[in-house]
Amino acid sequence: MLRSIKANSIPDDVGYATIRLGPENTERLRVIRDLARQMEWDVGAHKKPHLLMQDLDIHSSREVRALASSSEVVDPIAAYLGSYPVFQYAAIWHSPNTKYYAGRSQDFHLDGEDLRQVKCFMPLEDIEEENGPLTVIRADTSERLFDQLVQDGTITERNTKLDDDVIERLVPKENWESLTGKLGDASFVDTSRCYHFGSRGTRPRTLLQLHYYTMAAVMVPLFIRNTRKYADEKETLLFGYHHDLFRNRRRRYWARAMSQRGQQDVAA
Ligand SMILES: O=C(O)CCC(=O)C(=O)O
Repeated sequence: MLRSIKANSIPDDVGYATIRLGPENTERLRVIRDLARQMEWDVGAHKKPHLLMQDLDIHSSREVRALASSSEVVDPIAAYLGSYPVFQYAAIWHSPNTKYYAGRSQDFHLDGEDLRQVKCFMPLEDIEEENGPLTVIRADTSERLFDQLVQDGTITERNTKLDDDVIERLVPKENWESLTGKLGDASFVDTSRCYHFGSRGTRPRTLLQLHYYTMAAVMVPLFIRNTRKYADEKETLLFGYHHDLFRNRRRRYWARAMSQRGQQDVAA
């Protein structure tokens, strides 16, 4: 295992970093942790059985909004992305870690939303090896790995899930880093540039996930504008182009797709 890289910036060649948040943000996380402790997780009600996600609404949670727009969180992301980020969503993630599903995000992959993005992983309960931490390969090594896999015909898409032995042949395990941590830690990871997997533990893992894009990300809509008023310019930039409508549209689309699928199952 590599030593965790502690810094207040995300080095470009590494593509990830863990920082220790200050008392204000740690207190906000404590409030969110208490909320998470009250949640009941029903595996059957979620899209991914190995990774249950509960969206948090930034408009109704002061703590989440304050944390997600704090300089401590946004500044390293902006510096890394080279532009003020667009906030995508906040969610509590809960991994039961009871089962391994091949070909899902429990296997190594790159995310495909953009060429660069940042996800923040903030433990709400201690994350040790047995809690199936996010495990990452630094960006420069991942880029060489990706090129090699494309050249030898192993993959044709960024997002292809890969078995450990395929990766291990090219990148020994000593170069995989597990992002363990505790309340108050924040791991910033460019999951588009760093090969990663998670939720492969023996005990549950619960964390807060904050997700940031650049304006160029394919998921950011060009024309749908959020007309909500925000506290200041910074919040407007961060959340203003955040597409409540767009997300609702996606939810509606998903609900419709699921209900159509249900009707087909009934008809079959
Ligand atoms: O932490 C996990 O379980 C996997 C996360 C992942 O693959 C992702 O965020 O893209």
